[in-house]
Amino acid sequence: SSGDSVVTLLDYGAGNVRSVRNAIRFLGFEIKDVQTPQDILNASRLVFPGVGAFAAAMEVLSKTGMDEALCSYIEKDRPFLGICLGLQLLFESSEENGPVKGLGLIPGTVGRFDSSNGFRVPHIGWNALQITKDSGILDDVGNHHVYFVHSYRAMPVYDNNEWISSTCDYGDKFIASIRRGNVHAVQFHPEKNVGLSILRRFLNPKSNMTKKPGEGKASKLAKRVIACLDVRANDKGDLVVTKGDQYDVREHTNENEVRNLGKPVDLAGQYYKDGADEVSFLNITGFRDFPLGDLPMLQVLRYTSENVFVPLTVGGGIRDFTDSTGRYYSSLEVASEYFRSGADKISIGSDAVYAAEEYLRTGVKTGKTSLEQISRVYGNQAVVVSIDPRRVYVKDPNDVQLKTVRVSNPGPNGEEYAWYQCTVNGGREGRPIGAYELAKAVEELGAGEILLNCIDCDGQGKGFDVDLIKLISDAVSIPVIASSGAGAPAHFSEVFNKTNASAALAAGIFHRKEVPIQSVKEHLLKAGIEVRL
Ligand code: 1PR
Repeated sequence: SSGDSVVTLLDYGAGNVRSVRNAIRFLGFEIKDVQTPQDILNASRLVFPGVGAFAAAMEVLSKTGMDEALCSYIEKDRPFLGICLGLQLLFESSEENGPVKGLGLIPGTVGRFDSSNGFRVPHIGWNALQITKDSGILDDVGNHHVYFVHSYRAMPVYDNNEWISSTCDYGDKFIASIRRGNVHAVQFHPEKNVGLSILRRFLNPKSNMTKKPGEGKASKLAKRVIACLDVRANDKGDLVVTKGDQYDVREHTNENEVRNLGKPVDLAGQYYKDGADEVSFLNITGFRDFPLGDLPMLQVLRYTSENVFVPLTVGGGIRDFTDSTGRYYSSLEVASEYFRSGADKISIGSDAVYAAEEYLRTGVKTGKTSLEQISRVYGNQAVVVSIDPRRVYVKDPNDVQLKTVRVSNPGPNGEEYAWYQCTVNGGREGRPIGAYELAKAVEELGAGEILLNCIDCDGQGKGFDVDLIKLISDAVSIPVIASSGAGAPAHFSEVFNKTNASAALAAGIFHRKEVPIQSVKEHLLKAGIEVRL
């Protein structure tokens, strides 16, 4: 193979770099993995997608001698592209579980976003860049949104000013990218969507601009529109996208078959083309079938992630499991397999309910729950908790110990209050914990985001449960995804205007082609809500 088409990739095995690999291959390049420090020194171009926690990454780099190789490669001004933590590690130190020393090539420190001023942490989603100097690789991005997902960021100071090629505003102005000579690093993800043009230019500096700079209008973090695919095997054993009414996915005919709305890989590809900001797969029978036994689902992820360059979330069945042969799998192994197959984030439903119940009962964080283990290894930005609550009306808020809200529409017997009961196993079993209590507990246990469904609204097309979404998005400082009930573009502007949701998710209207994603985006734009176009 010609040296020109080879990219050296530094993957120290701490997490998911499959999406970076997919993007590099999609652009027509081959990947050579770094095995030894010498491979770094021999690289003609090196991509370093940092993942996981800062301290853990530094530990691996120094144990293997890669730290010195990296420093000398960069000091020689060899072509380098650091991504996310691969940017942060170039600085002097990080506050993440620290202070911890970094590679020290760039003056300055990495600190945590401050969530006290109303900005949710992690910073997840599509945000705008302020390009401060010619970087050689950012030209195509212009004013478009690029994808960020992180809780820590490097700050501009006088001494690192000469390095900075762009900044981003999120509560404060942080460093979005650096460039000096052939050395580049970006805090955002160039393997996602418009970011691919950055990767293309780094890999092939002579490539022509694909988009005129400055044609977009991005100015701040965009509200996300997410397409969700509920996936399960039908009675013939084929994996299909299905969609329920209040979680009931069977047709009400004599055959009682599972509703079939299409093929998962095809639909995900379609939604990517239509402008979805993210795609979620929920393996809705994961609670009873072992997901690692479900090879088709892992295949779906692999195929989808090869061509879909927006974040992919996968949920269903993440928990400890012992198979029929007595072999034990930890929830971390299950999640790792999802990440390896192409997921950017995983989502936990039932198991998070049990974890929260236990935490509220004992007040002790054991560190052993799936939620805690997975977020410790992959970072909390990679862990979503999916809540499946059902409305329970009450006459008087004092009737229950749980948090109630005054509902906009009274219940069947004129009840003016409700609490939202969490369920497990796809809504089949109610638990003695409310969505409010759960949300606060899982935030403390390490969830990075909440996917907030509502069984009452699911599939009804009458709009999101604004009472519930307001309650939860005001209670936590992590991003909340509003879900269940979208029936028209106006429902999206309503949920963003009336609540602090960061994203809105829909399934049925997209599957049935009632409302294209683009119409939702255009409607939001007209309503003055920032979206990625
Ligand atoms: O408990 O960790 O195994 O995870 C199971 C996952 O599967 C959970 O995230 C749970 O929400 C999901 N799930 C289980 N059963 C169902 C079901 O429908 N029978 N689907 C299910 C969840 C809700 C959303 C849906 C929105 C939007 N469905 O996924 O996409 O309500 O729908 P709409 O826009 O058509 O109203 P675990």
